[in-house]
Amino acid sequence: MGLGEKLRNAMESLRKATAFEKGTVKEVVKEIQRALISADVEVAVVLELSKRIEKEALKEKLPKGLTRREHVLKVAYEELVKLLGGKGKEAPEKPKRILLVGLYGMGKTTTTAKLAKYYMKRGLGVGMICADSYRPAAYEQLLQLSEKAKIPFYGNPKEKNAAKIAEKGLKELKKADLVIVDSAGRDAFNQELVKEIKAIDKVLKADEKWLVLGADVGQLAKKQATAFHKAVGVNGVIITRMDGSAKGGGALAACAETDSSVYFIGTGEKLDDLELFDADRFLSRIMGYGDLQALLEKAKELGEEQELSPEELLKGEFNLDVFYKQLEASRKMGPLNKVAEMMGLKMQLPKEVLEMTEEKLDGFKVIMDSMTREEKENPGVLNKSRILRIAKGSGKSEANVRELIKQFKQMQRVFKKFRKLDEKKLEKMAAKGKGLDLAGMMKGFGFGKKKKKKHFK
Ligand SMILES: Nc1nc2c(ncn2[C@@H]2O[C@H](COP(=O)(O)OP(=O)(O)OP(=O)(O)O)[C@@H](O)[C@H]2O)c(=O)[nH]1
Ligand SMILES: [Mg+2]
Repeated sequence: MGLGEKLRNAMESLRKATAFEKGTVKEVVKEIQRALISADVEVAVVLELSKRIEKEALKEKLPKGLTRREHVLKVAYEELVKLLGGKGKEAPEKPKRILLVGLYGMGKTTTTAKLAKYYMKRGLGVGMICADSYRPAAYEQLLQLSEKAKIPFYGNPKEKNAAKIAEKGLKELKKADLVIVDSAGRDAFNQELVKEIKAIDKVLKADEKWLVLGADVGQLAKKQATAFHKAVGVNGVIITRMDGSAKGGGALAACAETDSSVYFIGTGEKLDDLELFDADRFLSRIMGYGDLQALLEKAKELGEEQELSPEELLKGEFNLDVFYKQLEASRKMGPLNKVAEMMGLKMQLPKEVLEMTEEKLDGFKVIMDSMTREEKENPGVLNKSRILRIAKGSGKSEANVRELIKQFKQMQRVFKKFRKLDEKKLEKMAAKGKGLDLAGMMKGFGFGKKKKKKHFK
């Protein structure tokens, strides 16, 4: 049974408990403890976390609008997110030189190719260098991966000096926006390895030095992260084999403890099995959505209602992220129709938007996954070459990408009008629509996005 399932069971027993007493809290906390310890989270850390949950769970005054049971669930969830790294630093969008380091078999070579593909999909010209002259098969391994992913590669199996390989590689790949360098591992952390990494980095001058760890190292991640950080100054971590080890939770918690930002996780052997890491998303996924997610939404909205004013709502940015959320929301419950009707806007809403199919929406999601943050926030920058790149990266046609942009622009126009309506008019319309909650619908419309972040991220 994996960490997710165990935590889910713990939360489940809290949900099912008929009476809510001190004993119930203790029982649930024990289950959470067992789950974390079996994922190899350090015992002292687990005890600290349990203490905090217990204290919060039993405090007299509860936040408005939540039952004690809901409050405990929420607190436990938030503590778990924090344990796994909370809102850590995000991976850079446009790194220039990445050096991957780590012990034997942690996944450096595989991850070199995965990262190259990841950044290539996001529009960077990427090259890879095999600076592992220690293990004879390393060159061949990366060469094969580079052919598979169609990514420029440099290596020299005859050269024994890794720094020299890096130097030559940089020259060969000087056109690349990003160069990713794979280095050799060792059985254990030692000075020979440190010397080698330093020599490579002297030539490379990497802006990013990332430590690669296998999830199976569990809490030992702390020791490795500390040692590598002290010796060569790593500024990010990648945890591989999250798919195959029960100890991933321990490795994540250990990294959080050493303030190491986990940028990516490896979730399989294939080149596409690499994900940006976000503690919140990771936890909610391994635990499953269902009740828990509904509860978090509820708490989030309660928090928001206290703060929201229509004025603030109207200041929200309309970008592709917001657009996508609207489409998703409208597919689920159709608030777009209702709001539009009420606002007298129905005629102006693009038919395609009102009749979005699930398939199309999924397609849009795939396309947006191949866009950079800049492109999503400011779709105005999408020119022909970017569109072609996105089409290629997402495996969709150019026409598909253009369709998304077209629909976005149509909605943007509607929004401009919508925003011009003054507050009084909005209030009057809300009153006419009796029982329809204006703030709620505007949320459905994608406003208030900035506020949302505050509570659980
Ligand atoms: N299931 C799974 N396997 C992975 C993942 N990442 C790497 N591997 C496997 O782990 C093994 C070691 O990966 P490598 O990339 O060769 O590791 P390395 O750190 O370069 O190893 P050395 O060069 O010997 O130090 C290979 O069999 C990979 O296929 C992952 O995210 N999931
Ligand atoms: Mg290797």
